[in-house]
Formats: sequence, C-alpha cells, structure tokens
Amino acid sequence: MTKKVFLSIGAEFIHGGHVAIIEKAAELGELTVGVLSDEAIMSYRGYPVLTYEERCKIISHIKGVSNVVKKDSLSYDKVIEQLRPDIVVHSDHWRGKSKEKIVKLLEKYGGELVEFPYTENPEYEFFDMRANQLRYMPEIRRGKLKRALRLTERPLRVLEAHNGITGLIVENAKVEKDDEIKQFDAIWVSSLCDSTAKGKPDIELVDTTSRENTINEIMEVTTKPIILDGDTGGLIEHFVYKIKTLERMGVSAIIIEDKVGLKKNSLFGTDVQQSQDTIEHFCEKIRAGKNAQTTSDFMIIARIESLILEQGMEDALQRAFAYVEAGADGIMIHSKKKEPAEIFEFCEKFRAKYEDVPIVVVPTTYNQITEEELGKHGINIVIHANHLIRSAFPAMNKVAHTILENGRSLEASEHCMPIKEILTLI
Ligand code: SPV
Ligand code: MG
Repeated sequence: MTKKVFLSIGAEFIHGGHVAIIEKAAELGELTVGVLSDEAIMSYRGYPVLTYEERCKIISHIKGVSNVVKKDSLSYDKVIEQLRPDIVVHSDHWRGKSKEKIVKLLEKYGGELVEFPYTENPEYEFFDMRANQLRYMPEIRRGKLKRALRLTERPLRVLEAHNGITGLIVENAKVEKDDEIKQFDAIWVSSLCDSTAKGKPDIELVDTTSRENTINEIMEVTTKPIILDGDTGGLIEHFVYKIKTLERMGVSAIIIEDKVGLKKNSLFGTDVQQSQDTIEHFCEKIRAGKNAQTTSDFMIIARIESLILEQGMEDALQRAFAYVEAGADGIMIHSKKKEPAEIFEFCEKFRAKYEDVPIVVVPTTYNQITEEELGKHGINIVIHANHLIRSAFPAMNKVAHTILENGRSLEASEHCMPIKEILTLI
C-alpha cells in the first residue's frame, strides 16, 4: 500500500533546495506538504513577503506533491493527529525539543520519522540572504502592520525602540514556549523615549529631522513595521509633508494625539497645563493627512486624550466616532489609571458601533493586565511604550556611580556585558 508521507515547508521563497527535498520525500509515498500559515511564519520570522496563498500555489505545482495542507503552527501535534502520516520527513537540523515530540507522536500508531541530511549550499544561502534583504525595503515594510492586523486574532505586541541597539533588541527578542515562538510584531518610536535618549523633555522639542534620523537608525538594522508616535502631528500645513516623508521611508503608521499648544507627556495627566484640540480642528488634521497619503498601506491613528485630561467617557467616545468618520485608520485610547476599567468601558462602547476599526492601548500604568486579556476586550495593538529606556537608565546610572565610588571600574563589571560579547553582538 502507498505510504502517506508528510513534509512541512516553512520557507517563504522556494528554491532548488526545497524542490530536491520534495522530490526525495515523494519517492517514499504519497506526499502531503504542510505549508506554514502567514501567522505561523509571522510568529518566528515576521510577516512573510509571499502570502500563504501564493506559497501554496507554487508548492502545489511542484512535481511529486500530491496534497497541500495548511500548517497553522510550528508544532506538529495537530497535523500528525489529523493526517496520521506513515512517514514524516524532516532535515537533520532541529530546533529545541521538536524531534523528541514528533517521534513520540508517531510512535503512538507506528509512524516513522525519516531524516534527510541538511545540505549546505552557498548558492541557496546567498538566495536566502537576498530574500531576507527584501524585508528591509520600505515598500515591503510599510504594509506589514495593516496585513498583520488583518491576519491575527490576537493583539499585536509592540515594544519601543529609540536607536539601533534597542531596535535590534525588539527585532531579535524571541521566547520559545510550548513549541511556539513569541516575538514582537512591531516597533514603537516613542516621543518620550526619543526625547529622553537625547536628554530632553517630551514637549515636541526634538524636531522632525531628528525624529526621522532615529527612525532611519532603527530601520537600518530591523525589518519589523514601525509605528511612530507623532505627538500632535504639528501644524496641519506641516503634517501633510510629514505623512509623505514617513510613507516614503517605509513607516507603517503614525499616531497623533488630540492636543494643542505646548504638549506634555500624557502620564502627567492634569498635574500640568495641557489643552485638548477641538473635534473639528483635529478632524481637519486627520482628513488632510489622509488626503496627502499616497499608498493604501499607511495608517493614521487618532489618539484620544479625554480620559487623561478627565473629560469623561462621553467626550472620548464622541471624539472616537468623529475621528473615524474623518478617516482615521484606528483609535488609540490612553489612560493613566492604575486599573483598566475605563479602557474596557471605552472598548465595549466603541465596539458597539465599530466592530473592526483597530484599537490601540498603552498599558503603562495598568500593566498588570496581559496582552491576552486586553485582546478579549477587542484591543488590537498593545504598545509597551517606554520599557527599554527605563530599564537601561538605572543600570547605566549604577555603573557611573560605582566607578566614582571606587575610583576604578572593576566593581562595575558585574553590571556590564563582557567585552567579547559586545564585540560580537552586532
Ligand atoms: C510615548 O511613548 O511617548 C507616548 C506614550 O506618547 S505615553 O508616554 O504614555 O504618553
Ligand atoms: Mg509620546
């Protein structure tokens, strides 16, 4: 009897190496290829350039492939349970404990694992490297946020970066848990952190050119979509130029807040003088920005400061509805309360009118709530807005004081990464 053979392909771009392994696998029986879903690829490598549908079309036309099925997770549990293949084919390159798990699953019904030796081929490695470089291109990066929002049920996880090194951390941080890999979906270029990194207050003092330099620095070493904290967006006459520049650079979204005058950080709340814009004027800004936009990828997200400035839920909702009507691609609702109750109330009332317009939150003060819980309340993007700079500062401060106290740096060493590590980091 013909054996049922299963092979999983995670590759985004198919080259001769994949064709060779497919041909070899097909010699063992009737071959089903599990094509990783966009979401599964996104979980460990970022949003794929070629969509699942495109990859399926290509793979299903390769000689030897009898069936193509969707593999929506890195784990083999579901596919093996559903398909019960006689043979699972895999290269002898393994990640974590996945081999032991597959063997155990197959043992249950007498299935077999066949390993093909991984062959290194400089030509294919060069191809993979070139394909990877595509991810840095503005036109590829720009649309990633919108596509990720369309694709994922769970809220997108976003962490701040304010220079190249923090960009690298957000780009590369990975945690492996239960056969899945978790990583950040996007990068937040915060006004607070960009200002703090320059030793300046968060009052729109760091000018546009300088903010763009920060973005460029991050872009040079990352591929993930970028959400820019655009403060108030500035004058409408200036805002329209900003939109065009950001789109050209490959930024995915700008969030602008409905404040006017000297902007202060929202977490000051009403402790300092801050003024909210009128609904009419802020809507005009949104409309002008949307009209200036040239691609369909870019998003303008309107940030509502009503809860921060204690203007009440009704005001927040009225503004949210008006901003969406004016063309905003999403709403960010901010709060500095220690509990998320007002955020949840807002989400519930906003969702009663708009089911799909993305909601963004920045849970700095109510950070006991997990991303998963926020997702259950209809939130689509969770921004961890300032944590890399806030964690770096105490360590650097400690080192500076330790050197002063001791007149040498020996005692500071325990707070520093080894020289060898920093030399090889980049
Ligand atoms: C920022 O990160 O600069 C923000 C978010 O605007 S918050 O600091 O919470 O206002
Ligand atoms: Mg800010």
